[in-house]
Amino acid sequence: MAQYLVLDNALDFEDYFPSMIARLGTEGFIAEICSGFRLLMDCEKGLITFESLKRNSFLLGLHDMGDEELVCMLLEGDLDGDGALSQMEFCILMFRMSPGLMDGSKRWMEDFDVADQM
Ligand SMILES: [Ca+2]
Repeated sequence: MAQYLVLDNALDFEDYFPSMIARLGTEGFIAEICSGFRLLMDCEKGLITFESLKRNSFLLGLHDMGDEELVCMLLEGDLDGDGALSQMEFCILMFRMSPGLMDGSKRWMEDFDVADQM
């Protein structure tokens, strides 16, 4: 649980995710998350690795994140233990990082085909 606290402090996503959904709608919001994934991923591997995250994080305005926070984000989101984030893992992480979205996230994940990949 300590990891969640570190992450919440490092990234104040919960403040603007709900307003993004209000503005973009659920589909638009998920499209934003997916384009965020593409910005951060290693193009050759199709995964977010520590190196790709470090290299590309400034594109998402995360340039203030230290190595420790980047590692924490990877550990937090890496569900299958391969040390990198797939698009599905990244989407799930984004939802988990916004406590206000947790209630709706299951329904949204079902609407979106990311659920089919689980
Ligand atoms: Ca993984």
